[in-house]
Amino acid sequence: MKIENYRGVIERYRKFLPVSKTTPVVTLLEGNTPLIFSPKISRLLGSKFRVYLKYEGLNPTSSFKDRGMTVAVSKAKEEKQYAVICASTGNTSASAAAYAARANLKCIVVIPQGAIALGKLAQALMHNARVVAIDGNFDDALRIVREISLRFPVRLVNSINPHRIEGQKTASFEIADVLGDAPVFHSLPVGNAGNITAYWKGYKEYYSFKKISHLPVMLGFQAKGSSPIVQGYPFKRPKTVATAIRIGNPASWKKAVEARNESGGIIDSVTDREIIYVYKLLAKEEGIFVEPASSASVAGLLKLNKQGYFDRFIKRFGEITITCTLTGHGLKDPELAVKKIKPPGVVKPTLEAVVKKSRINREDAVP
Ligand code: AN7
Repeated sequence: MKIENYRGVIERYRKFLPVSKTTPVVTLLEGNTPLIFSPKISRLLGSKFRVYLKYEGLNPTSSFKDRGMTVAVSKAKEEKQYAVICASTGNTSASAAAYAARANLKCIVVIPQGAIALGKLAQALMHNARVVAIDGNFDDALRIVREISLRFPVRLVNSINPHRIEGQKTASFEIADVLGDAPVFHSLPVGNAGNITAYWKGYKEYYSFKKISHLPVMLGFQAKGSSPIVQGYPFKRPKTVATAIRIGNPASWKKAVEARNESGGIIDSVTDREIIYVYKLLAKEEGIFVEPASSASVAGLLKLNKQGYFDRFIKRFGEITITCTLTGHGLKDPELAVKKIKPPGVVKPTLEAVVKKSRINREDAVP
């Protein structure tokens, strides 16, 4: 059997993207990520739910950012830029650095000092970005890189760059292509709010092309300590264990509110406790390791369900399909994982000691 030659999101969805025949396609074969049915989360919500997880941690740099970066960096290359720049809570910088390396562009990343996960820092360094840590938060970093990009010939590749949004919308195309229609709900974490903007744009475009019969209801979740959209004002000192979404003044705030309002959805918050609960649950019950920001999408569903939010939809539809974006891989933040789950400790190098420590049942031993 000949396996179809997959060429990344630009080739797959070329006619929906701002590229021409002469655009140099910079790709690491991002996208085409699995949409995994989750029996455990479905059951946890109730008998009428079908929950699918869009595992974006399986992209080339292990987050959804690669979908936007392939387009943004290809366009930067087409427009003869020599460098790209971004502010980042980690994943954008990892992705920008990798795609810039691929494209032979210089890459500058500005990060909040001490506030990005170790794996993401390692990626930016390994891909040879010029990493500048500031004694400030993500919002400070974004303000600075925006200004630099206006004054110097370097292309900004944060999601304010519309090419990022264009690339990221391909995730909703993939979901619709796999399910054969849109889900009833789509849930995702919200930080700088680019991704919820992108998904909503993607669903609307597919709807206008009659590829789906209806639009989904969009559900976005911020971390409670960093929930400006929910509260209605910027947070000066955003806090949360989910460093990826520790953002106090999202760039796409208005667009996120539009997505919520147009779709009849909700943007709510979840606590760090709820985030960590689902972070562990997905890993131990479903075999899916995500970073804490990603688990906000599922944590939000559990919260809304407890409040009876879905009841009227079940009455109307019977069964409801929900897709959840798991935005980044758990290996991005190994330090957090080993902090949350204590390793069992060291024993003597004997069979006895290992059997005892691993709690193997002694009665099961073959005589
Ligand atoms: C794993 O990397 O903002 O709402 O600078 O890394 O589109 O910002 C990351 C965001 C969710 C939120 N999940 O997406 C950055 C950055 C993960 C993330 C989000 C991010 P947006």
